[in-house]
Amino acid sequence: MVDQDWRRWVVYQVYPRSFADANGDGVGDLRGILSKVDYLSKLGVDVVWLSPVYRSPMDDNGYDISDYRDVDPLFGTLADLDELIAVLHARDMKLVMDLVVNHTSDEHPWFQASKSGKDDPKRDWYWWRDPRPGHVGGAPGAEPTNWESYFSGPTWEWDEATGQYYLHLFSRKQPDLNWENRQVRAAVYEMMNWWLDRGVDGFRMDVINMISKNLALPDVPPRPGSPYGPGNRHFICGPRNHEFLAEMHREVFAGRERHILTVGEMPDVTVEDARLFTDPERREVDMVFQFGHVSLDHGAHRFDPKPLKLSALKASLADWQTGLAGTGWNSLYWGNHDQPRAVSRFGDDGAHRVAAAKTLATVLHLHRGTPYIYQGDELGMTNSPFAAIEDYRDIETLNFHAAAVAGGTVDVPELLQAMARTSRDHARTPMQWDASDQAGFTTGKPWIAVNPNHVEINAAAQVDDPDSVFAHHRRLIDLRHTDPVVTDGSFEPLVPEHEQVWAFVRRTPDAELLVAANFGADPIEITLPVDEGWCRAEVVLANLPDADPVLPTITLRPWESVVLRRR
Ligand code: TEU
Repeated sequence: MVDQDWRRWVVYQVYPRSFADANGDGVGDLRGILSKVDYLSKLGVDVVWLSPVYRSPMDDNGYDISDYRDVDPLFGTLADLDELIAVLHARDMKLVMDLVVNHTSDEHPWFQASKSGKDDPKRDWYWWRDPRPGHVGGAPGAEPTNWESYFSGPTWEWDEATGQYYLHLFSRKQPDLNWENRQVRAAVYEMMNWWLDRGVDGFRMDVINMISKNLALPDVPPRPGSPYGPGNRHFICGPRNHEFLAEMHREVFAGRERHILTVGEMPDVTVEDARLFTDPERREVDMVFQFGHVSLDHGAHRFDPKPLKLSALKASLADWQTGLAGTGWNSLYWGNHDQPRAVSRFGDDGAHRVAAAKTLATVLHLHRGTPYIYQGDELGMTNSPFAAIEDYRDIETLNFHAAAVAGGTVDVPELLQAMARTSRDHARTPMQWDASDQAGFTTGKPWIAVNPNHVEINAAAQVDDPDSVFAHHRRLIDLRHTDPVVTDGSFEPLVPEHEQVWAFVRRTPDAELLVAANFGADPIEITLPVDEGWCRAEVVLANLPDADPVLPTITLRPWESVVLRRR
């Protein structure tokens, strides 16, 4: 029987650059994180997922790695990281590192060697191709495929010195590794084992469903008005993806004494494929980050926002509950360093912000799967009032804006309004520790502006307040740790079509939990399709005082949520 106890864990994501700055340079660092372990311990999380702290030119804030076995001086030293591992372990917490191995930095020695010449032994460690036949290298249209980068422009960069292009699905400073090359895979596995031997407890694997590509490298239909188009159909969950992850499991995770937590970040993954990736008997990964619910409000792209219906959001999560029932396993998240703030996007960041932040957390944590808390969401942190392009730092946002201005076809003020809703930078403003000048994040000038609302939204105001968003998260984590229905229960949606109420039942042979939540600013009365026996259920968690829910006809106040339990 495969050890499943990890399914009771709750994960907290730290984006190190924005978490806590100990040396006053305006950028978060490892010693800053060390100074906040008491905070994490008080919250009650089991695992800390640390976004990259490796050496990096920081073109994509560390998701462009130039040395997998060293800490960038911006964040501290290997000794600091060793200390963090030891301190977390002493508190019975685990550390999961971010593993970015679909690509490296162009400043990584592997790429520097590969780029040095066609005959270099590492040439084939990356994707090098000749110009399109009949085209002059470096000229528009000469790229080997017409795929567009996630960060705008083509996915191929011309190298005059060797007369070939190299592939980069993201920035030109993030060349894709060639996983078809056995030496590449061996070098990655060796590095992973080196970290596990150092005490790391797992990996969040960046775009790990992009490592197997369609070797024919075909073109795709271009976007209207562009020579390029999304190539994802030719590199998402490619033909050898399962094979590579099963090989990784054999070479790295099998035989380890402790459970190594693995979560694969998989944009565009289907639930059918996720069921295969997360089947314990296949020994690939524990769970995946899927993108269904965080793409619903995207039109053609992230900066083309469209309205989101609650019924669509509920259906998206429910489909994954159904699809991964039994042997599969879900990740559960509203936010991370790539997403705008949850309470602004899915909740209410105005008059009902506190109630909405708690309700979002209740609904998420009571689904079946592993909950991920993104730093600051446990406080109900909101999007920032970004107004000008100068307010942003994110390569995706800046590149998109530059291309739009250059293209001359986009209404730039309208684009800035969209960016003010959906830019990744909303998640990257400094953690709000207190109401002081820079929210207690730094004594220097922060690399990105602190949200002005830190004066009322901050940890100091919440950690000892039993009615705070922080305290509510702690109660949710405690419920998961103490009530097996939260981890093991089946999932049954109620009133799936309702556009204001989110309700569902979790069930084991021994007990049932019912969640009812009002996703609106108006009170609502609703009769849920449940039996009269629920009228005697116990309220195990509520987000508003004096909760007195009656079932099956329940009245919920604005953004009110309740969790009831019966045997
Ligand atoms: O993100 C991959 C991914 O999901 C992209 O779609 C990303 O969300 C981007 O916003 C495009 O919309 C992972 C990391 O989480 C992200 O921070 C990195 O920039 C990216 O990979 C490249 O490493």
